[in-house]
Amino acid sequence: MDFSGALLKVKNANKILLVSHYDCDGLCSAKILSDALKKENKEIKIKIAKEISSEIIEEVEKEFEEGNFELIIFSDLGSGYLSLLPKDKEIVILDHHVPEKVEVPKNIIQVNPCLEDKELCGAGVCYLFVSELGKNEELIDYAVVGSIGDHQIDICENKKVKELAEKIGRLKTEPGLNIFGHVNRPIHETLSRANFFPLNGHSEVVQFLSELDIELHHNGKIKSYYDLSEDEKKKLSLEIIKERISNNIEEPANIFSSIYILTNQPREFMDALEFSTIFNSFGRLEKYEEVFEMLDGNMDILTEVRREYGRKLSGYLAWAERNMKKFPQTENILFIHAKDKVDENMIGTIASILINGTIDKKVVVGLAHAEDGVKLSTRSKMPGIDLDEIVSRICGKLGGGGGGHKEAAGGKIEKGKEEEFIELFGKEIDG
Ligand SMILES: [Mn+2]
Repeated sequence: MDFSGALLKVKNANKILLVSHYDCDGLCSAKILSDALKKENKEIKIKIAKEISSEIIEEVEKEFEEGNFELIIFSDLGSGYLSLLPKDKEIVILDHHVPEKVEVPKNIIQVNPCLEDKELCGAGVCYLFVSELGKNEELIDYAVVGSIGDHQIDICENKKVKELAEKIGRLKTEPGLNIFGHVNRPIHETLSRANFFPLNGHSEVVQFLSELDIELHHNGKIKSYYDLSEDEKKKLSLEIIKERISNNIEEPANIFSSIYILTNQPREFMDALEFSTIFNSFGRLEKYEEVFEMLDGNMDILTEVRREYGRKLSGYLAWAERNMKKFPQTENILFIHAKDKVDENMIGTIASILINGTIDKKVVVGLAHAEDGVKLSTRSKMPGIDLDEIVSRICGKLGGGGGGHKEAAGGKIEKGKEEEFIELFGKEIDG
């Protein structure tokens, strides 16, 4: 990727407006750019956006003019909306979403790995950019977290960034159990949630661990997986596999995944996967200023936001459980038709939790009211289904758009077209 044009524009500007995406990758992109640009004595302001729309562009233009900015940098968004962006302002785009098929206007410098058929998350693009701008090695942590947030850490250029982070000693990749919360959650909780084999609640997990002679307490707290000794970790894996064999679970040894440890971060942020979900929860609650305050060391904010996020999430899940029978369903699909009962920012999380939980459907679709339409989130564990293609096609027909990946895709449609979506999508999946 050639950053020379972008570097020149940045060197020539003293006041820069950063506009970045609200998810983990976008927030990491903004963190990388703002830290690096501050080191260059640039005056910066960060604006976080869920998407680019003509309303957002109006807001950006207004802030640009009021703040006497000289340059706008769009990160982790922008490429898909080239024709919407202002024509009379200096613009740099550091993005990885598929660019709109128009000629790039003269006021815009766009750097995007898609143009070279490569994959690299937005934060990765920003990291490569700032490493040409100055000495910014420490910011590679956020490139790693951004790639985890976008589920692409081992794909293409992201993998190279990960290997570089390992080489310079900022990242340690270790094999471990496929659980969530390796570093900061109590081991009995992470294990209960992992569902490796049938255990009834926390107390049976605690019993299982004590039978293995694993000392659970340390300094008055229950240990996390990360706190266990190497021997204890080995013993634990082995016993889990044995239990899975005796429970006739298919592929009993399928319990491992990589743990990504950021060696220079405080304990709360050390597990890059946990860190990515922290970014996502701040984004979904629209705590955009707070996330940067937290990164600057205000840990009270983390505690508060975690509590608020947990409360909201369990409220929505309880609502979904209560209403499960009323939701439209087909042979393979559950439609969580939430209207205004679930925040549009969290409908995707609800769909993910339900599909990985106990329901017997292979596809879960969440529909929630948004300001300018209906937000859709789809999740699938049905082989041979390409949600990216199906969702983008159906949303296109219903006055919106969408896309994503084979197993997870999101989109938007016009209000009032929900029933039509449910019918078209159902026909597509059930045949
Ligand atoms: Mn991204």
